[in-house]
Amino acid sequence: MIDVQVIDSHTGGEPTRVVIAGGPDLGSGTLAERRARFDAACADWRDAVIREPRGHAAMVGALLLPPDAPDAAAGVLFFNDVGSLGMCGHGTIGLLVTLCELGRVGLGAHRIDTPVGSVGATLHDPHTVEIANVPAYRHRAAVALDVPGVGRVVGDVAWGGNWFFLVHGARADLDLAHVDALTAEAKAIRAALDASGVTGADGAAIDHVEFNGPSPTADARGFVLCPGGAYDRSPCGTGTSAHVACLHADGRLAPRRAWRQESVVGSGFEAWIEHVDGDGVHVRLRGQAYVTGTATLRFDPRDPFRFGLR
Ligand code: PYC
Repeated sequence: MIDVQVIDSHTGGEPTRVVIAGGPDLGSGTLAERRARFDAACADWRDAVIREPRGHAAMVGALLLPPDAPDAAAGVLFFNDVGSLGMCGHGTIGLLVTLCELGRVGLGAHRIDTPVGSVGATLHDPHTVEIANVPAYRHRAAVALDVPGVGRVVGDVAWGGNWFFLVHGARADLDLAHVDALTAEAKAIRAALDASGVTGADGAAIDHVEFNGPSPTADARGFVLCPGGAYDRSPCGTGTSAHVACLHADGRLAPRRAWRQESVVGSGFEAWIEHVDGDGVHVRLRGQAYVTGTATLRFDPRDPFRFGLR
């Protein structure tokens, strides 16, 4: 493997590692086609970049790629320690702040292409980004699941750029002191979704589980379990979009009303519905990111852990 150049940032506590050089050759075609090639052939590279000892399970990678459309500022493929993501809200905020730091984008509106569609990303200042996400929608409402060790759980299946199972409340409090219990409960729910064949549209696996509850300082506080088993330190942009789509479907959130979603670490995203059409609920999100470091990752062929701990 050749050296990989990265810029790390965090968005509301959740890390993003933007790969600016040294990525795999994914050939030509749409980002969805290049994502399929990445999933089929790049597990070693992915693990080497994201897993310990160079990264960790909560980190999300953002591989910069040529966009699908010539007027887009960038194409991006988000990935984590177990696979790739359709979209990533916190990662898009981190990406724009990183591109600004590199001098590749200025303040104003930009288009970023992802494998699940293009998103708008407006840089308001060098740390504040507003995203116009891909349309979100609720796929199934009030799905009842019998979860071994947890009991009966009722939740919604929704799309916000990734697939989510959203549950109101959890057995443990939605705070940092209870992340182990929340993680265990969310993993049990995800296993029950798989066992009972509950999926997103077209049989897509539901790889994120989200709990929402009240917050004294925001409209909701959420906990999101990510595909590899880490929890999202940010309020999760795609999860917030899925939540907002469910609130809209229940008649609880009208377009243009501000919604503040808070994470278990206390970081926040402002969200609102811009409009609703046949494609779904068009959600806008605003958050902040900060660059935390730059690095050249090296992969010594003699290093038994060059592909990460797995
Ligand atoms: O912000 O959309 C998000 C996200 C997905 C997984 C981790 N963060």
